[in-house]
Amino acid sequence: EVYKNASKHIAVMAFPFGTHAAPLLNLIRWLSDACPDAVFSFLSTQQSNGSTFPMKLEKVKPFNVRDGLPEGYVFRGNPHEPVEYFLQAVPGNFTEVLDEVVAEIGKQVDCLITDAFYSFGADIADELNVPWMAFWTAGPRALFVHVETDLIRQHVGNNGPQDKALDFLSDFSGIRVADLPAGITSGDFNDAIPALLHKTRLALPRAAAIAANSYEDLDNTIFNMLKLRFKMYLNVGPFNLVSTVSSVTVDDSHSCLDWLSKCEHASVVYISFGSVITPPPHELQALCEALEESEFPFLWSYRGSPEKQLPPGFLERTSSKGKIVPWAPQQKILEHPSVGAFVSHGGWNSILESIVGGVPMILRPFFGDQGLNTRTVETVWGFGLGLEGGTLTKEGVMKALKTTLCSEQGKKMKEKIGVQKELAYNAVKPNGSSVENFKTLVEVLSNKPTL
Ligand code: U2F
Repeated sequence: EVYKNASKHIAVMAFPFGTHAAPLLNLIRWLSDACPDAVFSFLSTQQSNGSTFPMKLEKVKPFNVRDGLPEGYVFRGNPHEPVEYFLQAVPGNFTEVLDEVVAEIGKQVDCLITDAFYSFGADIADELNVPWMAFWTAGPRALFVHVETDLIRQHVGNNGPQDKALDFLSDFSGIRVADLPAGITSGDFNDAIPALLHKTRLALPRAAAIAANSYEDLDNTIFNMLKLRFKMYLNVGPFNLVSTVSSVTVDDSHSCLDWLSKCEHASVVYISFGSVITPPPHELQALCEALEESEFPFLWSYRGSPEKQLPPGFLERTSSKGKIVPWAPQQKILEHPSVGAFVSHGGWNSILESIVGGVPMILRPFFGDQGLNTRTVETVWGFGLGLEGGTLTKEGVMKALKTTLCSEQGKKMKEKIGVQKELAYNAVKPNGSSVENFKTLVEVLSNKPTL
């Protein structure tokens, strides 16, 4: 009945891997609050919808699309494989359900919102004669290097020197070729994700608006350059500070917050490598040795089976200092005063959450935007560290932990991230930049295109 009274139907197409669908749904929940007359259909795979929807939402209805996996497919540990199968199924798996979606909602689509990975969003929106809004889930700087791929290639060539600084771009002098995502100057350009991002780059200028989960004061130079390149580029984050979004009840079934409250102020190392990656065995070993020897208390969100994968005896020997859980309420943990450092892979959501918590980071990047994020945190923003050689070694981790938790440099990093935390909060206050940008976004979505 809710659907029948709605005057607008906004269809949403999510990318069902990594942490893409969750922030998109956060944006949609915020929009749904701001547009009481709109209903939303949210298209993703069954698995993604199952884990993304926190509860039944009144005006956002999930629809499942095919995941493209062959019959009887068994996951053997390569996280990129299901992504490749899925990308062979797009856009057909989305378009084939559109009629059913429209029938169930009872209204034609008035606007299309997709993950910015979906360049086909531009074509579908054109066909439906509705505006297309693209949502970029990673950081603005990552978007910028994709947009500027041609220029970067002109300057450094293909497979150019890895240590060359990108100083021909404003505010990039601390970033090197090696920090770029695969597919810009190196790697196989025909791989699924580089090929996808190439199409994205060509399609995004057609979007009525591009929204990102960031705020104007973080990477302001980049933000200003992006604004010039698109019809409308809007930073509307961080979503986790928006009340509609943060009001979801926190699942702390492993009592992490209780455990933290027994620890000293800014003493705990929180560890998580996001939703896709587990570091290779020798790096896990090195990290364990560093934790054990440096004796800092630690809380580790570990995807896998720690008994089997971590060094023998490690769990017993560290049981008074450490806690390992399969999943943690990360945002709340990073906001807890006991946490002093965050060992992370440098995923964009984790970076934003660390800023909101005011916790300096130690970063071990693995793929995509993570190398660029790491170098930006270290050399542009100065509130975190990369690791020598770029991987987890015992000495490297011990050194980074000591620097972060007990040195003047660590204090400075904490101060710097504290300043960003305040700027992030300001962005989502009434009249803050993200709130104003969000209002603009609502206006764009409310108008039919004048094509
Ligand atoms: C992909 O990101 P990931 O999912 O690997 O990593 P993040 O962007 O850092 O997001 C992880 C999220 O999972 C949450 C955490 C983040 O919101 O709070 N989480 C949690 O709640 N509890 C846990 O125990 C562990 C994690 C990709 F790999 C990145 O490179 C991209 O930057 C990112 C966005 O496009 O997507």
